[in-house]
Amino acid sequence: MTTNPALASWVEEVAALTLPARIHWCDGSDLENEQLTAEMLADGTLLRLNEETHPNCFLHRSNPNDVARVEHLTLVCTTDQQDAGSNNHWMSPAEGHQKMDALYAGCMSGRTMYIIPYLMGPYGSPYARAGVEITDSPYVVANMRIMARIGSRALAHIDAGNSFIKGLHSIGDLNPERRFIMHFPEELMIKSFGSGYGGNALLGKKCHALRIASWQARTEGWLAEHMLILGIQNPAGEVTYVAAAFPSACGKTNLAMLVPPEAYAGWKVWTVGDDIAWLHPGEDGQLWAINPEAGFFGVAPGTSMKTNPNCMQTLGRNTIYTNVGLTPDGQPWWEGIDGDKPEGLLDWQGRPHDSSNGPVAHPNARFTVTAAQCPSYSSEANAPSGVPISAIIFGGRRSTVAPLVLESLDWAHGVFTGAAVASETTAAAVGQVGQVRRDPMAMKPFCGYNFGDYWAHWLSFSERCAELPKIFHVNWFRKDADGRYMWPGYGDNMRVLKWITERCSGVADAVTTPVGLMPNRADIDLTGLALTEQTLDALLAIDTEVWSKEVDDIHTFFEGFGDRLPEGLKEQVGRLREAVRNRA
Ligand code: SAT
Ligand code: MN
Repeated sequence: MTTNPALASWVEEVAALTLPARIHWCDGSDLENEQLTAEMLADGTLLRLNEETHPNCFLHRSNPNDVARVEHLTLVCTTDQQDAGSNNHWMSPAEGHQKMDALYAGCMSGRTMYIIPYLMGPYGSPYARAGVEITDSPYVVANMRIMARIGSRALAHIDAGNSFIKGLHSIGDLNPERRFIMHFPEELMIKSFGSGYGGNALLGKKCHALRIASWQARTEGWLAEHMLILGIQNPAGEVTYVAAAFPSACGKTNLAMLVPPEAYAGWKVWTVGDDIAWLHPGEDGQLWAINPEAGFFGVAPGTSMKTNPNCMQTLGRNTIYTNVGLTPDGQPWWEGIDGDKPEGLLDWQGRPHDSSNGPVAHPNARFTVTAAQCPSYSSEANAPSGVPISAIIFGGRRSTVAPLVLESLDWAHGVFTGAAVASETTAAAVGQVGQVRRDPMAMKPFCGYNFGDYWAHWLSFSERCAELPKIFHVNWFRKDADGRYMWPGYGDNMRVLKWITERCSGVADAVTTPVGLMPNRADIDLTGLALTEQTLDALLAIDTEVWSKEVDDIHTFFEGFGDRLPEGLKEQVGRLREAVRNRA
């Protein structure tokens, strides 16, 4: 129960609409979690995994039609359609509410309505924000318990009179025809119906911490971004903090937990977050970042001791796995995991594996695990003021065009570089995989307002911070003429991170190119890596013909934002076009 009148009346209203059989206020305790888990084991929502190899771990198989975010069914409802922008699907708030409330009518009858008070951000942080998710899914409660700080302490924060985001969620009948994720930023409200999948249902994550928070951040002078946060420690023990934005399923979790190659003795990476960063101008003129989340909701396929040893050590206890395969002795299994493929696997739908039915694990199979279990979890991850950011990295998955790394010339050029990010689509969202699309700042699916206004807000930071981070762009995914990745990636990305930190401290060299500052061949330390000079040259190559098409493409994309496109970005298009032409 609550002493906050706004929360009490909203709960009453929702109960009157959804007609639940029972109402449960989540306190976040172990006892509560045990009871919920027992119920989910009893009704088959969860399967217990091998207790010896995977203590307190569970498998959830979702409805096969409900395995990823649904961008075409995700809407931003603002009074003026222009405020949502052409980057969002839009509906008027009145119509949105009407549509959703019709779906919610009586939808919880016979079910329990769970009320989850939660906090995004460390306890005691001035930047932490509260929310309350009302849901009829115990799986959502169990996942929110790992991903956010839920229960009594969050409720106390709300009861103390602090504002909170209202998020209403029902799995409904999981009918894709009756599935919508709607955002009402002007009312700080989220309504989600018909999906139990992570980004559609764990409302603290993308819906609150990105879509609604980005809207709030704009009005309040900060940034809510789709970024991992990591600390890079050099052999002298100095730590440089970096925030990096990549689209979903492009390796944010792997980069956040990177283990440097052997030749990099004395270097170490600390994990602060793997998906979302809230960035605030500090009194010292630097940009400070907190991770609003408390757990990782990462992609399982491809995760192994080779690609991400820290992650493998994080998993394996107290973990919820969703849509992975199952070995005969009750262990989770996915494509790319260590070891040989065992006989007798069940696939993610619980069927005996048959490759004509597709992969064992769904390509977007996920794990949910608390960040505290991560061996590289930073001691600063819960610091109330966050960590000071020296560099921002943007990146996409591009087999051509974008070089391994470049540094922007200044803040405005960096904002342009972020705004122009393009990436091949992945299984994290429903739709065709491998299509190149513009994904500015990796926020295409998550920016809660017009991209034109968003870029103007980004540009405005040159007046908000005296000591802005340097901005970089990386591409780990460039391919050769035979379609093979040219860069080894994973731990070897450290080689690029080292150059980045050394650019920040002023010790590394760079050359000016039409697209930005780039390392000389000798500036990337390849010790211990069998990579030919020709390959490195190819990774750093700028093809002016390709880039002149790229500029046209960026220009066309920007034009779609009409008069909301800031002058500052138009100037950048002109500058790049000129620079590429002069080089050609
Ligand atoms: O949207 S989720 O949070 O489920 C995962 C992602 O796409 O980044
Ligand atoms: Mn993400």
